[in-house]
Amino acid sequence: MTQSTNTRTHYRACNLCEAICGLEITVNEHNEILTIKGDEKDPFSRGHICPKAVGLKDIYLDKNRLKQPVRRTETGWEEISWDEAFTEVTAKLKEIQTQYGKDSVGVYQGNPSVHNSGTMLSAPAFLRALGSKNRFSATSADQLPHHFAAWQMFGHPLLLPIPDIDHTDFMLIIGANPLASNGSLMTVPDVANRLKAIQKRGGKFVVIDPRKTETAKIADQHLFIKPATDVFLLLSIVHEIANQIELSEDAEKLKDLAKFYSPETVSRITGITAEQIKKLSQDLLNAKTSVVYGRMGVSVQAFGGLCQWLINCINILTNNIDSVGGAMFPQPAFDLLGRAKKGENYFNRWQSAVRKLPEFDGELPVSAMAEDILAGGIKAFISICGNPVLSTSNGVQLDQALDSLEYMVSVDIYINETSRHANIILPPTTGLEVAHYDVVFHNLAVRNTAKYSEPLFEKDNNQRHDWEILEELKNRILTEEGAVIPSPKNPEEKLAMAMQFGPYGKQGLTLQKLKENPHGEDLGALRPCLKEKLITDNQEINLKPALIVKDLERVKINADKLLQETTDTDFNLKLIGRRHLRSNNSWMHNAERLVKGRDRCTLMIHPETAAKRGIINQEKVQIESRVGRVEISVEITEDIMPDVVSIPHGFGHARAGVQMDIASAHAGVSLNDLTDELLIDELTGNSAFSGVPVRILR
Ligand SMILES: Nc1nc2c(c(=O)[nH]1)N[C@H]1C(S)=C(S)[C@@H](COP(=O)(O)OP(=O)(O)OC[C@H]3O[C@@H](n4cnc5c(=O)[nH]c(N)nc54)[C@H](O)[C@@H]3O)O[C@H]1N2
Ligand SMILES: Nc1nc2c(c(=O)[nH]1)N[C@H]1C(S)=C(S)[C@@H](COP(=O)(O)OP(=O)(O)OC[C@H]3O[C@@H](n4cnc5c(=O)[nH]c(N)nc54)[C@H](O)[C@@H]3O)O[C@H]1N2
Ligand code: SF4
Ligand SMILES: [Mo]
Repeated sequence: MTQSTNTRTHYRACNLCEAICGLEITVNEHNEILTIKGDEKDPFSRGHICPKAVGLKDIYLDKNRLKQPVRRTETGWEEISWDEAFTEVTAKLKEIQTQYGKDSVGVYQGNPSVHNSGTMLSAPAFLRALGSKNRFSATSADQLPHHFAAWQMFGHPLLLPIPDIDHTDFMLIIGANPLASNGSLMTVPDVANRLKAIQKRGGKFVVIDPRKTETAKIADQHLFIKPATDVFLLLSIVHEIANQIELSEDAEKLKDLAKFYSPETVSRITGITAEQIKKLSQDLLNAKTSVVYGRMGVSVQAFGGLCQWLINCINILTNNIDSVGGAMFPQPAFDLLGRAKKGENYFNRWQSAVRKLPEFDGELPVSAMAEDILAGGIKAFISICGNPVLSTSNGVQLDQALDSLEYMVSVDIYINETSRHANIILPPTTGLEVAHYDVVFHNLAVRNTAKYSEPLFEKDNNQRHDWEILEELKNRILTEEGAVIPSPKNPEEKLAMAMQFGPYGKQGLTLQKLKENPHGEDLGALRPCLKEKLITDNQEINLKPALIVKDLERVKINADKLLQETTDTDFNLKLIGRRHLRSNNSWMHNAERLVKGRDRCTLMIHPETAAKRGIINQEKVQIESRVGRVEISVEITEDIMPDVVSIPHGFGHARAGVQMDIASAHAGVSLNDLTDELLIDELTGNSAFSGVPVRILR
């Protein structure tokens, strides 16, 4: 931190999304924030920020943000001391576990967990102490198919290929909108300029999406695709490419598996013409370097696992895996794969109670959470950094489930749609009060960098960091069990160790060095390294894993159905979600400057689809799915495909008892009051949010 007479300048990483942009924040002598700008000296983000960065100030000052534990009573919430809160929570959790067994306490961890180094480094020990198999997280409402494919093909769920956007000549973006999301499973600050740079060096990028998104609008080409039909498109690209190159024995079998899916056949299913598919395949094959990147849109659908596998297969077939300009593997200073072991099974070691859905990497699919609570196996529940009532399928069912619990505790900064059900809320520090090293997202970045941020503001004596809350809960649980508590290491000590013994330790990278350079250290462009990273049994990429190949049977059945083109359903529209630059999942709507302006929670619909139903712009309509109904204002736009409608994810703040004044004044409706917990990717258990069948009632 540099000091001038009255103001000081603080440099840190923004931890709101995966882009980890460098911030330059000026603060006056009264600790008031004067400005938040992009840090020009950050070697990775180069001065870029988005409008959410200033939201960090609003969160810091938010009057609705909790600073002290609160307990729900008949007459409202009362503040209680930390000691009282910890004592009650531990006693209740232990009591319930003693009576009903360890698995009777369910846990859900939400997205901000992975944006907080303290939580990342402390949660595992807490979860071990709790010892419940009923663990859930946002992973199975998001990127689980990526982990599944990575495990099956490369040997570890975290061995995720990242597009080398800074060097590629041709990029195919499927089901991602980085201009709004700022990139995901691709940490890529300043993504718009990085995409434009592809064009400037003579390359191209193409977007495939049922909506003409912000990203699609600056692309060289955009192709509409019918929701949840990407698996067919990808199979036909494999089919095309495999027909044109010399194949290894393994790839020959891959070609066989894709045999049925010619561009002509799948064009009827996907809405993309055979010519367009052939041209795409040619471009991927003929470009000097190319990379296919698929994110949320192809992950949260019925064939999410297969889509991510096929994307990897295409990058492998075109010789663009682990090579410059293709899909590459980062070498972060804190390597999450450091202790990875060969031959580990991550899948289906236990199942959910009602539907018997498979566990993955210690977690059950979140779409089973509400039904398993309602079935009685989960009596108490802990939500940590999560708002599953708005963020997981069938939110109304989850509301009912959380209401039925014997006990619930939330570790959260707000009384929101989920935490309002808690008996006690334990509120941590957040954002500017927290030290940060991005344990997760440097592992997924398009460039190797490392950066440590000190807190801007010291916490009050009475506040607790997330990691301190988890540590305290863990210690109290273990003490009750009579276990010996190992001497604690704080996150900073753990980080220092990881740096010292990590891949750059020998080159002199230490935590101290990072502290002395708050702009961050540049560790260079991505380099080929898969040979040393692969941890499959035979040290080779597994191109056709048995579990995945088996799932192709499901695709064939689906293809036959789709090719028969039965339109017998009442629910004849397909619902998809969307993200907005000024939103962050469900929880940043309490900042006036991020929500002001026109209503963003609208139903996007194509003019033809609207006209057929006599619907006019801004009209309020009821939209219904198998599980629920919401009322929403219509936005007619050619940016969406006919027969597809879109509602943004993360709204719906009108639920009773939510104490977020600004968010409630811009409440909107929840997309997940329409999404269906029965719609999943049957291979991985991931939620399928894309293409939910809905109808409009007037
Ligand atoms: N239909 C549909 N559903 C979706 C999606 C979609 O695109 N469509 N997206 C999915 C995706 S990708 C994700 S990641 C999930 C997100 O699902 P969740 O993680 O469950 O939802 P968030 O809205 O991110 O909720 C974050 C919670 O953390 C709290 N919080 C914020 N900062 C802190 C902090 O520092 N400490 C603590 N302890 N709490 C904090 C917030 O108040 C909020 O309650 O939603 C998924 N759900
Ligand atoms: N501003 C902002 N940034 C965010 C977030 C946020 O809420 N707001 N959330 C963060 C999180 S947790 C995540 S995981 C990332 C997500 O990052 P992205 O994956 O880039 O996010 P989305 O904008 O949801 O992009 C998904 C795209 O898939 C399209 N799509 C939907 N269904 C289909 C389909 O069937 N096929 C194809 N091909 N496309 C489809 C949608 O129209 C959408 O454009 O964003 C992160 N960044
Ligand atoms: S893009 Fe993400 S990391 Fe960068 S300023 Fe915006 S929210 Fe923060
Ligand atoms: Mo996410």
